[in-house]
Amino acid sequence: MATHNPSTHRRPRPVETESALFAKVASLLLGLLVAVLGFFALLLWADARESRDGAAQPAAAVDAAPAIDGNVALPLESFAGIVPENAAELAKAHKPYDATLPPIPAGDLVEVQMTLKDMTVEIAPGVEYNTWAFDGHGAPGPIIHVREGQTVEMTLTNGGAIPHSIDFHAARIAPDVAFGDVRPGKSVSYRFKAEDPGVFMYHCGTKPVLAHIANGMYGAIIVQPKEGLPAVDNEYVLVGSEWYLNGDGIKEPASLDMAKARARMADWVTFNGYDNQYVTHPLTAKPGETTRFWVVAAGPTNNVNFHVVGGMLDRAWVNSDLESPPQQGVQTVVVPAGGGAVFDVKIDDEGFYPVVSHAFADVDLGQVGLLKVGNPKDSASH
Ligand SMILES: [Cu+2]
Repeated sequence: MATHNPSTHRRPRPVETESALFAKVASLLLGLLVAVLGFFALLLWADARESRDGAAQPAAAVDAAPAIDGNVALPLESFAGIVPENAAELAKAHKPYDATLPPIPAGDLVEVQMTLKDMTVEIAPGVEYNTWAFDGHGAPGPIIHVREGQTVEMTLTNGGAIPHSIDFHAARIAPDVAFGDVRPGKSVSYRFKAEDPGVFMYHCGTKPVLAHIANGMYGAIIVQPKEGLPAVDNEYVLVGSEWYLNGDGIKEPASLDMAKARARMADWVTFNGYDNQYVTHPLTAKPGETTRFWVVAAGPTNNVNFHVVGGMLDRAWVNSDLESPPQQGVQTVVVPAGGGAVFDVKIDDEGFYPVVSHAFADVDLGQVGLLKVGNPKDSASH
C-alpha cells in the first residue's frame, strides 16, 4: 500500500509548489480510503468468524451427551404447577414415601442389596416421570440406617438399560474401584466401615452425573453415632431434590430435559420425591414432643434452606457434624446439595407447622410439608 502513496516518493523541496500541494491532498485522500477499506475488511472477518463459531457450538454439545440431549424441548418451556383437574383427589390417593427413620439392623455387618430399575413414578398429582430408580423404589431410594462401627456390604445389581453405579458419601473408599460403572445385567459388591456419624447422600455417580441424579438416583444413609444422640420422640428423613421435565407428564410420562437441568430450571422441587406429599399426608407429633429431621439435599443442584414455620431449630447439627455440639435456637440452616444436616424441633402448641426450604421458589414448586402437632382443626390456612 505504501507504494501508492506519492508522498513516499517525493523528494524534499525547498519551496512548496502547487503540484506538491496537490500531491499532499491526494495522499491524504488515499490514506483515508485505505483506512475505510481496512475497517470494512475487519468487519467482514469478524462476521465470518462469529458464524463459524455459532455453527460449531451445537455439534460440540451433541458430542458431549448424545442420548440425553435428544430429550430437550426448545425453547426451554416450564411445566411447573401443571396438574390435571382431579389433582386434589389424586394427591389424597397417593401413598406418601414413608419418612420414618427405620431401625438399625443387628450385627456387625449390614447387607444392603439394591436392584436398579427403569420405572415410571408419580412425582406430583397426575404427573408421571421416567426414572432410573434404586431398588424399584422410585426416588429417593430406600433409607439405610446403621450404627457407627458397623460394616456396610453394598451389592448393586443393574436391572436398567445403561451403566450405573453407587457412590456413598458415608464411605472412605477408593471410588475408582467401588463406585465404578456396572453394566446392565451385572452386579458389583463392596464393603465399607461406617466410621463417620451423620446423614449422608448416596447416588449414582455415572456420567453425566447431573442426568443420573436428576433421574432419581439418590437416597440417604444415616450413620448413628456410637453413643447415640439425645433421645427424641419422632424421627423423619427428608431428601430434597428437583425434577426437570421435557413435557407435563400428564398424558404420557415426562423424561429429563437436560438443557433445563443445566439451566437450573426445575419444574418440581420435592421432599422425598413427590410434590407437597406431607401437606396432604402430614408428618405427626404430639404437643411437647421433640421431632428430629434427618435432611439430605440430593439436588442434583438445589440446596435445602431448612426451616420450620412457627418453630425453631432447637438443636442443629449443621453439615451433620455429630461429633461437635449442635447449634441452638437457629431459624434456617442451609443444607448444601450433596450434604446433610440434623435438626431437633420441640413444639408445645397444637397446630400445623410447615416444614420448608425457605428458598421460596422451591416451596412454590412443591418443597413443603406439614408437621401436624396434636389434633388441630383442619383449616384452609395450609
Ligand atoms: Cu445411574
